Amino acid sequence: MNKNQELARIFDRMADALEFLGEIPFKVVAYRKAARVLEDLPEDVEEIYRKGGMAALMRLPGIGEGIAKKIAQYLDEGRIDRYEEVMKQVPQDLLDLMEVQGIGPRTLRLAYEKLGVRTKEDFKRVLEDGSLARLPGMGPKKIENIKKGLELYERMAQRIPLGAAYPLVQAIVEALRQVPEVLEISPAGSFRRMKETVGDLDILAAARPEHGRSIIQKFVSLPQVTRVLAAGDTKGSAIFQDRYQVDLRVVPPESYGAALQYFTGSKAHNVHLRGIARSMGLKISEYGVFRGAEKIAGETEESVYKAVGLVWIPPELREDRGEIEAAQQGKLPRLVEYDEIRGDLHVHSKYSDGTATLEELVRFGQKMGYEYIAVCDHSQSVKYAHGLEVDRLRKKNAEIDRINARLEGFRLLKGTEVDILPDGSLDYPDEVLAELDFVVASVHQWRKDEDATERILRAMENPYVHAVGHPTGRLISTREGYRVDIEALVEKALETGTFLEINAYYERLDLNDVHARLAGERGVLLEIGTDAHQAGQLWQIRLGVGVARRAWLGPQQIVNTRPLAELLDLLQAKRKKMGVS
Ligand code: DGT
Ligand code: CA
Ligand code: CA
Ligand code: ZN
Repeated sequence: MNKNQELARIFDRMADALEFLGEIPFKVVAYRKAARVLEDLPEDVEEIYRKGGMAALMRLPGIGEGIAKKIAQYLDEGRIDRYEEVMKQVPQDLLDLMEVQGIGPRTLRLAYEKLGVRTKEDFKRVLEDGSLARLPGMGPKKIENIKKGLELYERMAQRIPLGAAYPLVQAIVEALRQVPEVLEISPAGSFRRMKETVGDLDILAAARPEHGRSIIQKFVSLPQVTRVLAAGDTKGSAIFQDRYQVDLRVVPPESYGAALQYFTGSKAHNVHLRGIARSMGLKISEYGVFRGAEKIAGETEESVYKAVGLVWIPPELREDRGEIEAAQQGKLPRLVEYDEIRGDLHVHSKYSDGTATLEELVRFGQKMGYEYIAVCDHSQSVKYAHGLEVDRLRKKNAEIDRINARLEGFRLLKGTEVDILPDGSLDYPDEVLAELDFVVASVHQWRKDEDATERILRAMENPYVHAVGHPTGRLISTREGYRVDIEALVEKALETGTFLEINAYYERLDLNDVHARLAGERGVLLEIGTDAHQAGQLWQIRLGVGVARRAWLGPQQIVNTRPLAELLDLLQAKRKKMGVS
């Protein structure tokens, strides 16, 4: 948050608290008004104060002397006496609850006075046991609203897997790109950095200031909007599909690059960058790069980085994990590009638990611009997923041969996702695995607290196993996975020539960025597979490439950037090395 946003939030909470305490309405209204003004203010309030003092603050619309003094104290000392005093009088939990749609300061005041509610738990209890409903002014409709609001609030408190929000954000950006007044538009924040989970979603657009309001009106009127949180001249905020909070900011084109850089984050990256700027006598803000009052950059992100002596840094690297030092030394890696993937190495079909026929996979694969797809259905002991017994696997292989015979420039690879059994043996005999083009081996069932390392290491020693599928077994929002020693897998991968998978399924992203980076640094090759169970999930390969980029990986480290012939050679390499072909 910049100072404008920080102050807006403080005044909003102040208004909530004062309303709760029964303060006279015009004071409450004054704080709310000040919060809106600060939020929509195109200039930096700190700049205004530094240049023009109290008088300049008081020239802002809706800011009187009392509030101007508080702003000044905050900018000078980082605190506001009156705010601290008021906050002491209201329980923290109740202040948080005021942010819930349907729960206002007056409801909370009532619950506080008549029912002794002090905490979130108290509030939930009086809501459930009917005592809140019996208070004056609390009709069944209002209670229903509060329940809905609370449910939404709790859902929103969780972070969202990137892939769950991905199609929505793309749709919003595409819709707004069609608006003629929108000169530039891009996702920002953690979404643009391809972080595996996102809190809220940030979008940034460039437009002439006079068009801000109408663009934001279009944004909050999009069909997926279920609740509008704010809609001003420079910023709009709304809940989409009852779940996703999306913020749109509109900035003038001359500061678009600076704003994009700022709002892409991460915070740690920006703090580091600002430090470098300071040591050069410069100041970076969301409005531009400044030497004193002179603006020296800001129209593009490149110009911002250049002003501090750096080349442009890809958003996926901006976590302050060494990317700034690398840029200073001219050692930024050449990252794998989203369109460099030539095929998907982990796709399920109708033969096991997928929905697509082999023909559909060919069609969709070609539409993705691919040269190949490895059809890796489950093996026989995975009964719940309709795993293939050997005869069905062979029948499928024969069908793949028939389809491939007709194809030009595209090939289905005969694959399997063979189960790694509890003792580390595999779910098909070697002679069956030998008939396949591509074998990914995965653990799907494990005992509570099991350490699966030994099991997986043993599977990697099998000459027919090309890759370890979703190596940690974690699911982003629901499951931790089994215990596994990634370092040991990395060592074994090097020793045996086995790939590790970046499973791109949106709930998995396994290996994650940190583990994939470790593997890549040690010289392990990785494979990206979507684990798609429907043809409509093949797009998720982008999420896997995002992980690879966040892991600093280049095209040479990802086996499915290679053309088919090269890939097939590579797949023979381990078998040759182990003396089985
Ligand atoms: P999220 O939403 O939790 O997944 O994470 P972000 O990274 O999207 O963070 P968000 O939405 O709070 O803010 C978007 C970007 O704006 C953030 O990545 C960097 C920038 N930003 C926000 N607040 C601050 C701040 O206090 N200082 C700095 N330097 N940058 C900030
Ligand atoms: Ca965000
Ligand atoms: Ca945000
Ligand atoms: Zn699997």
